[in-house]
Amino acid sequence: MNYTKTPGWLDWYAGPSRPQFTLPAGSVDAHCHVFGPGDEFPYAPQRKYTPCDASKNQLFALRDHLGFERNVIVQATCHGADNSALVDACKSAGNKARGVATVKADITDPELQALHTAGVRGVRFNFVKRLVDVTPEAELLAIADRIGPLGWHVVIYFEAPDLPELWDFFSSIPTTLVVDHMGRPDVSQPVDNPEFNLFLRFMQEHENVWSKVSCPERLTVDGPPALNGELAAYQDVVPFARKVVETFPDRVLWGTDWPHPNLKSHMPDDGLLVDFIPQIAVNSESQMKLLVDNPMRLYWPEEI
Ligand code: 0GY
Repeated sequence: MNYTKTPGWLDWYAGPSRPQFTLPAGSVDAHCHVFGPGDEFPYAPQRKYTPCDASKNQLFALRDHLGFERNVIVQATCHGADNSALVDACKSAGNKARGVATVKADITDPELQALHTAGVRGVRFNFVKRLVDVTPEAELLAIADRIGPLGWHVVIYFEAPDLPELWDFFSSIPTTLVVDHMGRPDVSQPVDNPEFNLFLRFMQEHENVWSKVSCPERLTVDGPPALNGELAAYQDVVPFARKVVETFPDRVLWGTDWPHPNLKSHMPDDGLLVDFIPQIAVNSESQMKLLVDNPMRLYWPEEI
């Protein structure tokens, strides 16, 4: 099937630089996606955007180029609850990939078990209105009940202004909860702003809550780095991510977010994104936790 990309769609950046920062051995890119290819794995009819293809082999090539050993592949909304592309990527990666799926409450036990065998270890609940239609909270709780016994966790994606109204619902989810992109703080504000303080309090009061300190390229308002100014990249995001890493060193994850859906301002060089890491995890101990120990504990506990 031929797909027409969403107007203005930015394709992922081919030819990323080699990072100056050497990732610790065994590092995990804990947030990335595969898109299609659409001919093989059709995009969902209810999708809110049509991306460019981003195949498993292109993801694995990036993994090797950047120096990661493993990926956690998160089901993208453009595939709805059809996890075929994700499952295919996880299976092809051998033990080097885990998945976070999107499922409906009526999924059968054998279907859940098949996802587990393929490497899925979590489900994603998305509250970003431009990406999905609302799923009733009762249905989400029913899903959480189904996946808990498998030892899976729930990944939540929401915008910072929505945390107050979602607080009680999130508090009622019994599994580990992983927040995407720090709950999308407004980085034009000082780090000590009420909205971000609420997010920090949410993590403080809920020991089951983790955060991905990812997506500086999505959160920045300063815009893309100057071509010759790698280390100046995304400076406005640094205090936020660093605060979360330093406050909750054992509950943070990092990922590239390749192939970076729905970016409007620029497409990042993934090598430069890796060079962002030592600015937010400033010593080797916190880097090991962020990149190796924490994701291994969550996704490959049997290997520790
Ligand atoms: C991300 C962010 C976005 C999209 C998706 O599943 C998705 O479509 O996650 C976004 O547009 O903010 O984490 O990739």
